[in-house]
Amino acid sequence: MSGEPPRDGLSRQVERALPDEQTFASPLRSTALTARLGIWLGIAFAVCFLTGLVSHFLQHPLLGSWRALTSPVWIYRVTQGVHVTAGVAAIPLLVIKLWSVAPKFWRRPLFGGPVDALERLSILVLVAAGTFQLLTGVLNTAELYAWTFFFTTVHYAVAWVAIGAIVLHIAVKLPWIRAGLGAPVRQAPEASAEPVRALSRRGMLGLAGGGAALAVITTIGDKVPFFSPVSVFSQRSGDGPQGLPVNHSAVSVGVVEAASSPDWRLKVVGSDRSVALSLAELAALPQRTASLPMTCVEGWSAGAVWTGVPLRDLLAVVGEDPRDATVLSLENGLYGASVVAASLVAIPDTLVALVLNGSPLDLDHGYPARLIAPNRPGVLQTKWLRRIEVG
Ligand SMILES: Nc1nc2c(c(=O)[nH]1)N[C@H]1C(S)=C(S)[C@@H](COP(=O)(O)O)O[C@H]1N2
Ligand SMILES: [Mo]
Repeated sequence: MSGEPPRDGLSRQVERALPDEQTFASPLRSTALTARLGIWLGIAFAVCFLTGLVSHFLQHPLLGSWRALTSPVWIYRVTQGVHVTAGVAAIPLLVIKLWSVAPKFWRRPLFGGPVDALERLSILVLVAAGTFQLLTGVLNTAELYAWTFFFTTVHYAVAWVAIGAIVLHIAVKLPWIRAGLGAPVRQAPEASAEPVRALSRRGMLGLAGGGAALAVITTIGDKVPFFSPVSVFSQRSGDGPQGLPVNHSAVSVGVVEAASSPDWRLKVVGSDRSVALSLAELAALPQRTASLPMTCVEGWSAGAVWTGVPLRDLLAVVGEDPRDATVLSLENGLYGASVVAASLVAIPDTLVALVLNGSPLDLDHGYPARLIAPNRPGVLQTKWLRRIEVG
């Protein structure tokens, strides 16, 4: 029959041994469908993996400064938006692809020999890792941390497992993939003699594509405002004080008092000298305005216009040329400090911002002063600064 996998000795033998398969058989299943879904899913996972690496290495630089990413300023906004969007699109694809091969999962005997057992084990790893990535990813975008491990570390580690399992899977299944892609998705002639079904094989593929498209347009509004009217599952509306969403409010991290105190100072510590600047003193320094998006690792992003003092100018006040600098917040939580690489310190658009979209920073956006720089994951755009030190 066209659209069936190549019949090697093993699969023929296994099929004969598996009357159960009939129980779950659907004429909508075919290697042609599975192979096409596999291609789409493979692309989605590859995109997730590559864009995920960008995000990972921006947060954990391998070779110190990553010079390439100072401009254009929207790179991370795009890569992280694409990362989350591709993951969302992959969910319906994965569900339907698993459905398309489901009879193979519960066939008897479970293992048709050592090679078959290995192959099936590798598929178990693939399905587990892939599902884990999509599930933890999407829960993360919704800020539902239904686990105790540290999300980024585990999501990154399992990404390697998933991508390795995918590569192995493609290698093992290459003959099936070839055969499947060579065959048309529409019904085999003998199948069309059967009673009319609600859905055709092509319809199944359409359902998968449509499901992916629907998942994307109902969630992408927090990255592409054009879609926000239909993005009913979008995690961020784009609303928030000063037209920018808030991640972690001043109340939630307990900095309201310290941040609104007239005694607030920004301490800048160089190797030989240090200064403590009041908000008025910071505002009296030459100001610079830059248009820099805020991009949360969760995927939402928004454009914003910031005004403040270039970080390099503040280092110059204590006699330092641009070099790695650590910025520290009034709060000591997970996001209470971050390192700004020398290459980023060197560009004038890396700011200690005092003003957002034309008015003084809202308390929730980091008043009195926050860091903002191009292509930094949101978690590194430290709010409520209290101290900057070199090194
Ligand atoms: N000190 C501090 N800075 C922080 C955070 C935080 O919890 N504490 N959250 C970060 C995260 S995860 C994001 S996405 C951005 C969001 O900035 P916004 O709330 O001004 O939009 O702030 C970052 N800066
Ligand atoms: Mo974030």
